[in-house]
Formats: sequence, C-alpha cells, structure tokens
Amino acid sequence: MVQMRASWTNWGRALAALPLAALLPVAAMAQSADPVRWQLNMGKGVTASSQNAYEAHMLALWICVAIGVIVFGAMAYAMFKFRKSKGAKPDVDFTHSTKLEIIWTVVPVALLVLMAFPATSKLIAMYDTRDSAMTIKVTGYQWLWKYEYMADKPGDVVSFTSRLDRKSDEIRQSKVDARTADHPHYLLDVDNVLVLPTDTKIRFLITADDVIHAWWVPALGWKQDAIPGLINEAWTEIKTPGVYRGQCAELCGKDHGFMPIVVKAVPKAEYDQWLAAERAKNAPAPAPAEAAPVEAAPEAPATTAADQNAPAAAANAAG
Ligand SMILES: [Cu+2]
Repeated sequence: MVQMRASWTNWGRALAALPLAALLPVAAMAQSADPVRWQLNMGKGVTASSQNAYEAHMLALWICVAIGVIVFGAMAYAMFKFRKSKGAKPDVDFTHSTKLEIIWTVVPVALLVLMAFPATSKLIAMYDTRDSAMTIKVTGYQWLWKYEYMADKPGDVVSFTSRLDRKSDEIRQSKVDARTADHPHYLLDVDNVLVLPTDTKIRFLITADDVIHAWWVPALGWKQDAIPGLINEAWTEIKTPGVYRGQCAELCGKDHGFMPIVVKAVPKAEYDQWLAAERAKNAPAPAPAEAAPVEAAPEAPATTAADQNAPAAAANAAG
C-alpha cells in the first residue's frame, strides 16, 4: 500500500509536469521574423496575414495541448486506479453509453466550430487583394525569379531577375562543408533583392514560365503556387522594415533548392527613391519600336545583372 502511494505520487508529479512541458512553445515565441535553426514554433512574421496565421495556429495548438493533457491524464488515471493487481474486475456487460457518445461527439464539433470561425475569416482576408496600392508580377523560371513592378505606362515598368548569389553558388560547387564556409545566408541570398515599401498593400500576380514553382517568404505569412498558364494572386502589407528571406516551395527540378527569395522592406519614401532610380536606369532609348504592349507574349528572363553569371551557369551545365 505504501508502495502504491509512492507510485501515485510519482505519477502525480509527472502529470503536474505535463502543463509545464506544454509551455515549451512559449519559449520559442520571442524570435526573429525569419526562421532560425532549431526553431520550435512558427514565427509571427511581419504582416497581418502572418500574425493571423500565427494566432490561428496558437489557438489550435493550445486546444491540442488541453486535449492531450485530459486524454493522457484520463488514461493514466484509469490504468493505475483500476488495475488488476488492485482487484479491479472488467465490466463484461458493458456495451455502450449514450451519454458518453453524445459528449464525445458534441465536444469535438464545438471545438472545430470554435476554430473554424476565426480561421475562415482570416483566410478570406488573406485572399482579398482589393484596394492594393501597387502590383508586382512574379514569374518563376528554372531556377530564378523575375519581378515586374507594374505601372500604368509600359515605360514605367521596372523588371529584373533575381537568382542565387554567386558566393553561395561557388560554395555549393566547391565541395567545402557549407557550415564552415563564411556565408551567413548560404543559399538564402540573391543578386537582386525584391525591394518593397512598408505600410503599403501590395498585390502579387504569381505565375511561372516552365514548371510549377511556389513563391514563399515565411515572414509574410503565405506561400503561393507559381503555375505556367495561370496567374495566382496574393497580397502583403509589411509592417516592419527589414530583410526577409524565403525559397521556392515547390519541387521544380534539380536546382529547386537554389532559387531563394530576398525581400527588402523599406519605408515608403526610400522605396519611391529606389523605384525612381530603377526607372531611370531601365529607361529605354526613346524609339517608337519600344512602345510594345505590356501583355507581350511570355518572354525569356530579362537580360540584366543575372547574365553576368553566364560563365558560372555554363560551368554548371558542363559540370
Ligand atoms: Cu522553383
């Protein structure tokens, strides 16, 4: 009997520790916008969408934690309270309990409804691209991204390609252990970053030119498939200036792991300056032939800074 009481005390302690273990995700809450190594929980991100996703996730997580504690607690209690060595006898006449069946149907349904309401309203908000201040077209290629800042006048469209930075590319082909190579953003850096203004609703039109890719920056809180022949929409409104990194999230060929995304969010004034400079840089020589309609046939990636990497690409193909 004394032994039994001792084991009960131990189990009591173990059960009491369960909520403590459940608090572990809290430790991961204070974190950077980008995912970090060994991060346990999802990030809060830097947009309303990512905050919404985080809240929906936390609600579901805590409900799961509560269910886990109750179910495993009840199991442990039943196993040790009603065990054979203590003289417990199975109730062989038991068939069912209507009361219990009603409870274990109604409670999960109520929980699902409780989760469905906020999740649905947040999902609807996530897809509402109305009233956006600007539009950026994102096109996935094997294995780089093209960004086009849409404008009313075709001449004002700013477009460029964005691909893996040369340093990451050199490291990955050098057979050096990347963890020892001096690159804080190995495989998460690009030549031309996507510059975006903060506190501005930005609509994205996302498509692809060859195979299916997916544009994903965790800090923005969503990923969107880039599908040839189809234009998907998404939007973001970044609250905090900063550099946010992502990757292609759809297995798209041998270099799928080497087409990162880098978003640089800057205050609106700084963005306007940047855009004006890009427009000046890209301004075509005034010739009538340049006045092609915006909806031209899908073209190959624009020849910009990316082409300076042609030797590396050739070496890549040869290797
Ligand atoms: Cu891809």
